[in-house]
Amino acid sequence: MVRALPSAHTKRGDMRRTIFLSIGSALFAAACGSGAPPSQECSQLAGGSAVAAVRASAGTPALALDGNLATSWNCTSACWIDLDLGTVRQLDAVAIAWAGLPATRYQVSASEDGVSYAPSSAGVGASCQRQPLSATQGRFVRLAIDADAAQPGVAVAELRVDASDVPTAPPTPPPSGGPVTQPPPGRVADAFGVTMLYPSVSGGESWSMPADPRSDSRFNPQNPITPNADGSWKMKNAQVRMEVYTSTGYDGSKIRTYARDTLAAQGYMLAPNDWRNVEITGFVRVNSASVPTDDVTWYARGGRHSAPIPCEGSAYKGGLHIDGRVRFEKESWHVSYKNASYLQATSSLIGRWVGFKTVIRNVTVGGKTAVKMESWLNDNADRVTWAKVYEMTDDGTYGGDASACGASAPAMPITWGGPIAAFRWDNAEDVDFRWLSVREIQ
Ligand SMILES: [Ca+2]
Repeated sequence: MVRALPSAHTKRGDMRRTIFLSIGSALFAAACGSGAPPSQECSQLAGGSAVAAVRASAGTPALALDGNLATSWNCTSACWIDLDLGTVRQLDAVAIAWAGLPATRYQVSASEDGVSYAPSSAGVGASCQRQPLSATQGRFVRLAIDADAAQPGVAVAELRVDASDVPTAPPTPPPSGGPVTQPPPGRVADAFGVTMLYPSVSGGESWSMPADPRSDSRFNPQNPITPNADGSWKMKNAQVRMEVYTSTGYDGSKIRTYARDTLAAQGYMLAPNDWRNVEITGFVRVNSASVPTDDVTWYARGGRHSAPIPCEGSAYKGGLHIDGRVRFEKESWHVSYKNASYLQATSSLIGRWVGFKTVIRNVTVGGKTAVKMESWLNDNADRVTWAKVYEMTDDGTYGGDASACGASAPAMPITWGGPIAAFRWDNAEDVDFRWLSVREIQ
């Protein structure tokens, strides 16, 4: 397999290529539905948007789209390759599988007309990578390598773009000077004084953060937390997954199947009282973040998200980015994402309290079970003034790769409950939090 690749590389390059191909082969087998889900490292390359055409300044660009890691688009001097998505789309990321040594640096730009290009991102090559793009729309995505970085020759085995539909009209306009949606009259507050948007299920699962969450068997912050003087708590970690369990608790070994059609039929993953139709509430103050485009995310509809058991990691994830953007993500399994488009909901979160809610609940669309997702923001953290800042429904036509976990329909909605609801963030190294809750709602 290695011998079939371009040979203009050093021994170091060959070693890296061998490692990559062993991962990549499993990846593309899985992408074709004939094997276990791919490893975490390269799984971002399994998806990608449909490409209508491809062109390049040199070489054979189609070889970067043929699904074969043993073939590649090659160049030895300044060069570019363009993916034409056929229509203007919201561009989220490019995924690049370099064959052999990656380019030492590269640029990604986007264009609506294939003539005028605007820079979107730049990076340093790594053998298998996903390069996020700044909030960009475009039809053409160009990967360019300058002459110095192309020496002694670079090769791209596979290139993909993650894109989503451009929103024609925002579901709800972001607040400008005040909230656009007030909770309906008659709603009541929870034990923290935080307005509950949807009524709880009588006798249903419900969890509120206790005064000292360190001794709560249903709350697993997984990292040390410390109390603040004002009653809030501090987390200082670059990778945070604070898990909340139902009253049943979490024991992954008791999950009997991850087969998607079975989960959809029985309605849960671990137990009938898994978190399913939920309102997840949390307040945060991000004091510092090394990656201000990253997000805090409240999510549910699966178990633990880990590489060894990819199919346990299903979720809908409501994200509030530290730069004020919001969106939802559908994670068919860990890690296979479909990302919705961003909306700008507020200004930077740094140094101030905000409240954020993720609401996930099943609805019926066209006689079939669909999933409605909402994000709500309490921008001034008064606990009462909530505005809906995002809304979407997954009716079974919204992306996804559930076939890798045995589904008969790849885009099937995640209609089942899961044993874990979670408060997640990465690359925000000092965050205070309070008033967390998860409730099963009507
Ligand atoms: Ca190829």
